[in-house]
Amino acid sequence: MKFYDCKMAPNPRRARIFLAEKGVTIPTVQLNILEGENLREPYLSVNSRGLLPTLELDDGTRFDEVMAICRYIDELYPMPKLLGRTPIERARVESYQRKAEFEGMIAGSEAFRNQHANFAERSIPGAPRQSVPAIPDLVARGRQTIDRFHAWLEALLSQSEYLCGDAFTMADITTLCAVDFHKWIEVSIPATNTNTLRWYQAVAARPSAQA
Ligand SMILES: N[C@@H](CCC(=O)N[C@@H](CS)C(=O)NCC(=O)O)C(=O)O
Repeated sequence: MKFYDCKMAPNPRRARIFLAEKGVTIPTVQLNILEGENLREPYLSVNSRGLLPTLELDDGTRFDEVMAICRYIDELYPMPKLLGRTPIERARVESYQRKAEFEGMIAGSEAFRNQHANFAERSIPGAPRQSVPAIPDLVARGRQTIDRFHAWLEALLSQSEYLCGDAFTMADITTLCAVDFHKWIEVSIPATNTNTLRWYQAVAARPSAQA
């Protein structure tokens, strides 16, 4: 297998942490998104959307989307369980990781890309051969969504150790990557959100968080 990665980018990091938790190492090709390496050949022949990460199998099959990659890896390496141990836990992991993706990752992307000079014509990820100009009003909307996400997270973590109960899961991974991504727009967990801060200390201290 081969993993197409961008070390600095938050979505590939979700997959890297998942792989690290599973103890799986895959040869990696690094691309520089800031320089637009993902939007030109040879990468567009690997992934015509220009998105990272992509997983390439030994028979040449390729797919993108972090969750597709994680589910495939989970089929090959079922332990430790990161996608839920019971039907209810699996539903919860799906629901919460998706929420973290939309209200954490995508809201962060909206706030970051619509204000950063490097992305003035690249305000959505990928979109090769197309100019997608920034819409500055979306910065405030992204930040507002993150505020709502923080409130939801604090209420959830006042009831449980991790997002989905007593086990670390993919929902924690996506949320950790979102919270760290928000530092790029100088947004942090509010100081009053003590449960979220306790959770953050624990998940950020896991060796996989260095991935
Ligand atoms: N939903 C996708 C999101 C992938 C994504 O947005 N990746 C970003 C890096 S964090 C990217 O490829 N950006 C390319 C660009 O900015 O041109 C997934 O889960 O893999």
